[in-house]
Amino acid sequence: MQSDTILIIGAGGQIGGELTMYLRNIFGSNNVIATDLKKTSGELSESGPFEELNVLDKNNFIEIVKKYDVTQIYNLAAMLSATGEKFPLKAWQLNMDGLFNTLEIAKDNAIKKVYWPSSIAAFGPTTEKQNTQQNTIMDPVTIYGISKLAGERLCEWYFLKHHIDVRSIRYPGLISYKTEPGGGTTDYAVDIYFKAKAEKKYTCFLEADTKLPMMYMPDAIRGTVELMETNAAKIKIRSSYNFAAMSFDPQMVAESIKKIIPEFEIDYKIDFRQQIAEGWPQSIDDTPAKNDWGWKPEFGLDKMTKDMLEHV
Ligand code: AKB
Repeated sequence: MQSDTILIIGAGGQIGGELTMYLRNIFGSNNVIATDLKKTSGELSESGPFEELNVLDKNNFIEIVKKYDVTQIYNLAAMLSATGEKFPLKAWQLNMDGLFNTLEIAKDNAIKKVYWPSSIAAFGPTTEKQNTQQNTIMDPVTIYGISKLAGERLCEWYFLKHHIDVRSIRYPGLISYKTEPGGGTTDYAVDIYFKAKAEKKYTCFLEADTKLPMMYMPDAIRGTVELMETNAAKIKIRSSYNFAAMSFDPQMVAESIKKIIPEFEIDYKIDFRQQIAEGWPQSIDDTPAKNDWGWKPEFGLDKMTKDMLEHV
């Protein structure tokens, strides 16, 4: 049987870089095609095929799909919540047209599976804050969140109407030491570790008690691939799965860091991201992900802090 060829769009991003290397390890380097706007030197372009691709350039997208006989697409190209509020039209275009192109190309080129990330940003201010359910009120008030909610509906529509095997996860804030995030509201939870190590202090743009759902990147990558490798019959949700590991606020991360770097200090200078964070859930109920495809996180806050501080 011929093995799958996987196309990663946005391979240079926070999720894309680690996911590409993880998939190359499992499926072989030549079977995972990394793409991003610009080719960069380093392990992504040196360990396997790399192509320049703007997800909005449909013709080039189709050419690459045909050139490599692509059978699976992971579209990770997106503008996140904070940057999206500054450039709403660009965010809408990238997030929505990029997804449309992906799903149309999947339909016309017999792509076997599509992955697209949603986010806790698809919920909104009147969604219940604790243990947010899979099916609940969704009233996002950021352009990013609105694009994620619309994208979820689009994914389900292509599944129902065109039988595209599309799968998705609502990511919480993701923390990693390999690639820095760009333009999100949860970015503080990455920056704080870099600053703790380098300067032993951090000025946070969210209030001390702003609790949000978070996850360490190794869990997020493993969970994503587990979802994609699950038998299609078990995938009951074709919009996007709730996905959880831990919830914390800046004060709690600071305390966790102090257990390893006692002299670490945090202070606060609040900006517009506070309002975005206040519109999101504080904790997520991911029972369907657990039941349907066996999701189980491995990292809690202190275990993640130890690993982050060893690596940053
Ligand atoms: C952001 O902060 O915008 C992202 C997200 C939660 O989707 N990290």
